Order: sequence, then C-alpha cells, then structure tokens
Amino acid sequence: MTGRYDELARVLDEATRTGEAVPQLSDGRALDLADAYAIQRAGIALREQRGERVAGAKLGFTSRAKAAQMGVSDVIIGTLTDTMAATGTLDLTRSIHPRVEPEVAFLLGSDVDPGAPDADLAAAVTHVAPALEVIDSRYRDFRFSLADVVADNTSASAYVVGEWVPVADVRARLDLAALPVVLHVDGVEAARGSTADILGDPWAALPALQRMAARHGQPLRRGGVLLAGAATAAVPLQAGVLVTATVAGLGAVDLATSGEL
Ligand code: OOG
Ligand code: MG
Repeated sequence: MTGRYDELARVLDEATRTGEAVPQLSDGRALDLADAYAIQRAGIALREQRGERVAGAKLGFTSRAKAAQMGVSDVIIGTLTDTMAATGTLDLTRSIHPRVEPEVAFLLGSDVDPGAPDADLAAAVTHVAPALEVIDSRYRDFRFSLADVVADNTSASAYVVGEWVPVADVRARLDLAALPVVLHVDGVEAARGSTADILGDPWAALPALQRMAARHGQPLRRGGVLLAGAATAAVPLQAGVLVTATVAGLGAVDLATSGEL
C-alpha cells in the first residue's frame, strides 16, 4: 500500500490539528506493522515540513498496566517533536480525549546510531528525570489495534520533563528499578505504581528503544529526550487541573491544563 502512506498520515495529522477523531485505519484495510511505521514516519515528515523538529523518542506499552488497559502486548516506538514539549499551561481545546501518565525520561548526551554494532544507548545517557506524558489517540473512543496506534505515532500529544538529575547521582543514590511513582490530580491521588512496572527497570527500556529504533530507522540524537513508558495506566485529563507525577527520590513534575475540552 505504498503511496497511500502520505494520504493516511494526512488523515491522522488533520485529526490532531482539528481535534476530530477518525475511524481506525485498520477498519476495512489491511495494515501491518511495517505499513504502520511508514505512516508514522510520513506523519513526522509532515510536521517537519511545518517547521517542527524531532526532539526525541518514546516507548509505549512497556508496562503491563498500560498494555492491559489498551489490550495490546508489544512494545512500540514513537517520535517526540519540539512542539510537543509543554511549556507553561497546556491548552486542551484542540484535544480529543487526552490522558496523562507518569513516566521516567532520559537525556541523550551524544548521537547514537542505533544499528551500529557497538551502539550503547544507556551509556550515552547523561541525565534522568521524572516526566508526564499526555497521550491523545486520534481514533474514536481511544480504541485501536497495535498497527493503528503505531501509525498514530503511539498517541503522542505532549510531554513535560522535571528537573534533570545527573546520571552519576542517580546511579550512586537510587535504585531506579524500585521507586514508587504517584500521579496526583489537584492534590488527589489518581494512580500509583513503581518504576519496576517499566519493563522491570527503566534502564531496560534503553536497549529496547535502541532495538526498535534500529529496526525502524529512527535516529537518536544528542539532546534528545527518551520517554521510557508509563509506570501506571493512563488517567483521563481534564482542562483546568494541576497534575503532578512524583517518582520517589528522583523528583516531581507538574503540568497545568486550560481550555475547553
Ligand atoms: C499508546 C501510548 C502508550 C506508554 O507510555 O505506554 C504509551 C496509548 O496508550 O494510546 O505512551
Ligand atoms: Mg507514554
């Protein structure tokens, strides 16, 4: 179905910009994972044509809670761009049905060619931080197949990263594999988990991400933000709230929302 990739990417791009959900691409159409990643790439190319820049990469479904919530089982990779980085209050007016989830972020200190035989993504990480990701599936009712969600750039919508902690400090002081994670909305606990829920250890997300990036031809650049995946199921996000993710020992990160959903 080459040639239709751009057309399908445009359907999802339009949904993103208007806030109008669309039917799943797999509805009445054969769509495999290779097609899905080609559509994701075409969608990122559209954003780049508008002047956006790739800012990093994200993993999805690294936690059982997330995979169970969405009825899928494989780890997937998506692309972050600079306009997804929330600065200040996030206006949800053009969102469809946003959800928020607590994550761990890594900062990449050098370019990594994920396919190079000696590539070591974890070794290139300089900082670690708590993060929040806002996901907003472009599909009706937030329902999709694995290929659909990959084509939709893994539902990526926005993200915010807390204060970066130097990796030497993290390694000396924290067991990143066992930190309690709590999500609060307006001071009320909305979800709770552990960094252990991210593939058993968020550090394990890096070789997984490297493998996926190599397979799908995704470059990993110095200064890039890498989201390891949510530690809990995602929580519906309303306008006019303050969300806080706390990763014990690592820090906390806030996101305020506004607008008309
Ligand atoms: C896909 C995105 C999954 C994560 O952290 O697991 C994800 C979705 O749930 O819509 O970002
Ligand atoms: Mg996520």
